[in-house]
Amino acid sequence: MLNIVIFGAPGSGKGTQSQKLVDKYHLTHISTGDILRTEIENQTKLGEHAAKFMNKGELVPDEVVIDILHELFVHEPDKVGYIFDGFPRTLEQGKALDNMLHGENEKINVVLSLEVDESELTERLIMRGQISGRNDDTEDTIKSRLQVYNRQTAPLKEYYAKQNKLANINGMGTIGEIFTRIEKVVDRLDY
Ligand code: B4P
Repeated sequence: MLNIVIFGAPGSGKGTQSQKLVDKYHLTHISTGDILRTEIENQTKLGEHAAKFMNKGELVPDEVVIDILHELFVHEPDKVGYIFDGFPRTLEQGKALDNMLHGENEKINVVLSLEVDESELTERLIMRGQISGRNDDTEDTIKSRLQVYNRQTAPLKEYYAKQNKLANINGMGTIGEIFTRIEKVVDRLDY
């Protein structure tokens, strides 16, 4: 299997590049952000709980997202692999993902870390908020999401660097230019 983690600050283009990876490599896409938003839309108990955190720009508690992941990951021989988008976001989640894959004799092949300047991130998210009306794309919430990223999520880079799995990708430029950089990394993988 080819298992990829796509990693980066809010607005770094994880969702955008994941879609291109799915199209080219036929991977199964797991976006915890999309799943949580669907739960909110459907007004489920889980959605109501998650919204309390997401609307403030905070992370949803680890146990909630780890449970979601366990439900979604299915090890099937005909699956090409997975793209984990927006998961893991904490060290705890990273360890849970490794344990789950290990139990299936699988592993993460590469972690693509999209590197984008903070001013560009803020601009992209404000623009997305105006278009999509996403509740968490407001100026105050964006600020706290960036702080949460730097404090809770960025330390995961060291975790994956120690495993020799981290690939830093310049996430500035056009969507196509960034995807070309990603393809170069993925096409070199042995899987
Ligand atoms: P996510 O849904 O993961 O969203 P994101 O980090 O804000 O955005 P992403 O990086 O996917 O950006 P996109 O491609 O859309 O998370 C939302 C929230 O859910 C979190 O804050 C958290 O509360 C909760 N959550 C999710 N997973 C969790 C977990 N594991 N644990 C706990 N909580 C969790 O790109 C952004 C915008 O930029 C788009 O409008 C796009 O069109 C534009 N764009 C993309 N690439 C561009 C480029 N190259 N140039 C110009 N614009 C570009």
